[in-house]
Amino acid sequence: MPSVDWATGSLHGPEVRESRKTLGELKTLFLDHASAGNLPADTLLYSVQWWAPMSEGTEGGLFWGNTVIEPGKVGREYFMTQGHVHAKGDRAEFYSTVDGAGALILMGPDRKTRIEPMQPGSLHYIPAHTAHRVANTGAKPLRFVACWPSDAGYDYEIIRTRGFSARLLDVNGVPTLVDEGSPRG
Ligand code: S6P
Ligand code: ZN
Repeated sequence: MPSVDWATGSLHGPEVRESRKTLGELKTLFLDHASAGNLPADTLLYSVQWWAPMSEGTEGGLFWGNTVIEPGKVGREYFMTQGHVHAKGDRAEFYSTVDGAGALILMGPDRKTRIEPMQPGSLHYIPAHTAHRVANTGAKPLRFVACWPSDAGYDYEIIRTRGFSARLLDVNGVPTLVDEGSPRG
């Protein structure tokens, strides 16, 4: 079975799978497309490792993973994950922060967006039917671990088309949740 390095949250072992997301793949997520074009397309935004002890979609199982989001911004918006709701919407999830600083951005079915601060040791429960995305607001990589049901799945389309109702922006050096459509001073 794999092992966890608790200094970083990283997973080790032959069973571990990995994926990486670059700015080039995700630049349309960001408010400031023009600034995204000023950074190299191969700029790493985040990497994910996970252990799936059973196949995706199996009812009653659990997956374990970790995510590392690089520090940086596109314009005033922090590097962040794509964000998703679970394809089986009634599936919940745990996150816990290992290192770095950031925010868990949550949006329920009422489309109200809220944040929970992430710092080492913070433990986050993502309720069912809740879109979730993480932003790195710090100067070093943000590392967190996650545990979720093996039949949760991913719905990215809803985020790509409608997005969250608010974005986390650097406003005078302070991470601030700014409603879509409101003045951005
Ligand atoms: C899976 C869990 C995480 C994310 C990862 C990347 O349910 O929430 O492992 O997949 O943090 O985020 P995203 O939005 O690109 O899947
Ligand atoms: Zn999830």
